[in-house]
Amino acid sequence: MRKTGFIAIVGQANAGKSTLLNSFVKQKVSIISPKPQTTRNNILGIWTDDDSQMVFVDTPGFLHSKNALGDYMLRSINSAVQNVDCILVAVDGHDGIDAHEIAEIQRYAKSDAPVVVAVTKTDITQPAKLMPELAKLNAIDGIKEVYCVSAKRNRGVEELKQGLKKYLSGTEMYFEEDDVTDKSQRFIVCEIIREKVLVACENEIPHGVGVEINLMQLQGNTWNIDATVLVEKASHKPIILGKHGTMIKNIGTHARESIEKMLQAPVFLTLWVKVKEDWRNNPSVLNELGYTNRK
Ligand SMILES: Nc1nc2c(ncn2[C@@H]2O[C@H](COP(=O)(O)OP(=O)(O)OP(=O)(O)O)[C@@H](O)[C@H]2O)c(=O)[nH]1
Ligand SMILES: [Mg+2]
Repeated sequence: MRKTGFIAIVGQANAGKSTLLNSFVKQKVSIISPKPQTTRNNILGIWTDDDSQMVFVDTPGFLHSKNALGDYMLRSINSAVQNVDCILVAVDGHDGIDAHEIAEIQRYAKSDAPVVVAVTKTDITQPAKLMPELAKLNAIDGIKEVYCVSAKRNRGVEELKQGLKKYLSGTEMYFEEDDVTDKSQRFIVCEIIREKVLVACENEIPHGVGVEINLMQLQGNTWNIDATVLVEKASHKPIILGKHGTMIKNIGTHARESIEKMLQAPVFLTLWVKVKEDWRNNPSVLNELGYTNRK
C-alpha cells in the first residue's frame, strides 16, 4: 500500500520554494523569478510513485501585507500549514537566515506537524558561509531534520524527497496517478505570462501586475489565447508596452514559447495591457483573477 500525504513548503520570499516544488515533481507547475512575491496562490505539486503519493503545497513567501491581495497571500500560507503531514521550511543558504525566519520556524515547531528545513541554493553558497547558518538552525528546538539542497543543480532533492516519505501518514490516494498539479491549464497560462512580465520588468511594477485570460480556444491543432495584463497605475502601462511595443512583444514571445512547451501544441497569443487602478484592493478584480479563498 502507498503512503500518502501533504507537505507544505513555506519560507521567505525568494528562498527557492517554487524551484524546489518543480524539482520534486520533475515538471514546471509553479512559476519562478528573481523577484520576491512571485507565487501568490497555494499551488499543489503531486508526486506519485510505487510506494507513495506526496502532495507538495507551494505557498507565497512570508510577507507584511499591504493590501487585499497581500491579505489573501497571508491567508494562503496559514491555510497551507493546517492539517499537513509535514512543514518543509525553505531557507536561502546564500542569503542567510534572519530573525523573522527563525521566529517563523519556532512557531511552526510548536504546531502538530513535524518541521523539516531545506537549506537551498547550496550551489552558490560557500561551505564556510553555510556553517554558521546550520549552527543557527541547530540552536532551534523542534526541527526534525535539516537537508542541504540545490534545486537548480538537482543536488540533494531526491534524498530530501525520500526522507520526507517517513512523515506521510495517509494511505488513501488524493489524486489520480498521473496528476501533477491541481491547477488548470488556464491558470498555468496566466502564471506563465506573469512570470515573463516579472522577469522583463524592473522595480515595483511586477507586484501590481495581474493576468486575465479573455479567450483560450483550441482551433485545429493551435491554441488561440487572448489575455490581458493588468497594471495598477497609468504610468506603468507605457513601461510594459515598451518603446514601439517592444517590451510587450518580447514578453509575448517568451510566454508563447513556454505555453507551447506546456500545452505541447502551437499557440497564437495576443496580449493586451489595461490599467485598473489599485486593483490589488478591489474585491471583484481579485475574485476575477482567482485571488479569493472561495472555492
Ligand atoms: N543558484 C540557485 N538559484 C536558485 C535555486 N533555487 C532557486 N533559485 C533562484 O532563486 C530565485 C527565487 O526562486 P523561486 O523558486 O521563485 O523562489 P520562491 O521561494 O518560490 O519565491 P516567492 O514565490 O517569491 O516566495 C530564482 O531566481 C531562482 O532561479 C538554487 O538551487 N540555486
Ligand atoms: Mg514561489
